[in-house]
Amino acid sequence: MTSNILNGGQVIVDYLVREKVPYVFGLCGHGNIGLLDALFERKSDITTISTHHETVAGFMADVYYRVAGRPVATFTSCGPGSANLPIALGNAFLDSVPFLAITGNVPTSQFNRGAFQELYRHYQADFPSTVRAYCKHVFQPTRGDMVPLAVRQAWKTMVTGRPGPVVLDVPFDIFKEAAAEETPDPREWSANISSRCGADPEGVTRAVDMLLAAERPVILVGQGVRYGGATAELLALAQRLQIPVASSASGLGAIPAEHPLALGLVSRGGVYHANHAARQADVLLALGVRFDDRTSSSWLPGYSFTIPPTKLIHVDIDPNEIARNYPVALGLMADVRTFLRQVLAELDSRKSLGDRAAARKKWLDAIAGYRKEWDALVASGFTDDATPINPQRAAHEIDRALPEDAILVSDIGVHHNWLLQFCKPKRPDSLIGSMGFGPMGFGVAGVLGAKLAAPDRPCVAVVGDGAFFMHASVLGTAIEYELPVVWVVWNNYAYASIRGLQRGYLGGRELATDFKHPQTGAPYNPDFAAMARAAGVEGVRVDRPGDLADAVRAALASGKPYLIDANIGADKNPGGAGVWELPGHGVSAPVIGGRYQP
Ligand SMILES: Cc1ncc(C[n+]2csc(CCOP(=O)(O)OP(=O)(O)O)c2C)c(N)n1
Ligand SMILES: [Mg+2]
Repeated sequence: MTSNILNGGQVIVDYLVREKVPYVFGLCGHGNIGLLDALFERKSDITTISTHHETVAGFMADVYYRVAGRPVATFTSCGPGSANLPIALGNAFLDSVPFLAITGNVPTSQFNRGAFQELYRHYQADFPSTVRAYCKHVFQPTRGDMVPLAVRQAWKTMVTGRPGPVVLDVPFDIFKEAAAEETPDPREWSANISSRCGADPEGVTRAVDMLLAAERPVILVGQGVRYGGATAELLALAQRLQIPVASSASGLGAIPAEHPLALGLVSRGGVYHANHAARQADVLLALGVRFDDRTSSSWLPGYSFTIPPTKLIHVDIDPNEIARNYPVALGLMADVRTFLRQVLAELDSRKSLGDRAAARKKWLDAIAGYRKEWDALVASGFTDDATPINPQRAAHEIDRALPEDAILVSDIGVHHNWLLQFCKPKRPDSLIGSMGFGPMGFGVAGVLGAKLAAPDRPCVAVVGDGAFFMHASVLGTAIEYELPVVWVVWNNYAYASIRGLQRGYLGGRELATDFKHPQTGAPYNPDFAAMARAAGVEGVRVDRPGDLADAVRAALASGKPYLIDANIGADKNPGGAGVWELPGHGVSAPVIGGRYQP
């Protein structure tokens, strides 16, 4: 007898297809064979990509969204398979990136019996406790007929408000249990919901009054601008009122780095003109930014910001981030793009705005002077010919080799700090990094998600030697799915960012932070290029700075997965105009300027 009833797995897969999800990334286990079976039936509608580590699948889903602007899903098994996922969930959660994590669990009939891979010692089938702190919400349908509601609510929760990952934890039998005759229709449950709330209109008027009265205004952008699709509006406002735009690390590229009003990075490791302008601002308009410790020089006044007396206008879709770290002159809960449109409309309605360029000249001239000082400070690093390669030169050579539409995904470590300082992102997704959770491997794996999201764009990952070794299984995935990505392994033979802390804060007492040959004490690493070749990936070694840009170009031109093992020095740390405090250990010193005192 045939039946119209779909089982739980089929409803989930059908819902993903209806949401036009092109891919699921994951790794099998006995806990998710029911889901795989449903995916098998829909092979022509949704592509399943099997990775060699669950965290890799999660990072791929994360970066897929950062590039495509649309979420995908992951699948992992019960027990250890899904326990490999929280790192990726935490990363997505803290950077406000949605993906749907479909995790398997043990059969409902075996709950609390201690079946194979059940987490049961505190509560039955307790994967939800594992991920409670790592995602927006966990759904755990325990009957087939609960699946339609769970899947549609999970999707809606993930994409509305401040986006974030959601877990759909499905017991083994529920994938196969009868669920529904019809799958929920996204047009009813998610597609027609807008979270683009505007700001309180009186607040908009006040914001415009404050911006017009300001003598030293600065706009600070975070990733809310990128994800809100607000780059055109940002540019319009900046140009109209001639306000310079500084960025948190996640906001870089919101306006092109070479735009005259672009200041670049505000951070402990940020450039002088950005930090020195932001900390002198009389009005700071912060758009979708969290003010974490790295952006804010550990909140020590006078380095990145001086709030107060700077009057802060803080706009964010999540009111929890407003007034978390700094007092606000005006806090507005709003979608950044809607807010900017409100501001532009309010400006249209004001009679005469006067000559903004003339009014702003003094402020912009002063900033141009700070920029000159910074440029002079860093100039020599661009031409250093030494081997191992000077890291500033390396960042510059990689950046200049990238075409306009390239996507560079960074991993976590000292290389990321160099890239943030010396790359010149042209688009909001030119330079992708993790700023909240910061897990090693994000870039190693994430670049595969970038390539799937943008097959026609060159995709390059710059990754630490430590992180690459941790997640080298990606080589196989790139071959199996023909993903022509380029990894530049920033090979400094160390967990160098952490060794830098031992050198900077602990008097050079180094332990467990470098890779050495046991007999000779010489720097040790596997031969990464040979490792790549063993997996079928092209691999080359670069020792001279002058060869790096050409190597990146050749790798991109090859149209194949490619690894460049770049021998890069670790004795220099990227200095910035801000500072970082490690409580109990002290505060770093800025490399230029000092503490600004109003
Ligand atoms: C999964 C994980 N483990 C540990 C850390 C702590 N950590 C941050 S950076 C870093 C060193 C990374 O070394 P490498 O990948 O070689 O990058 P480098 O700093 O040398 O550029 C470590 C261990 C982390 N962020 N993520
Ligand atoms: Mg390293």
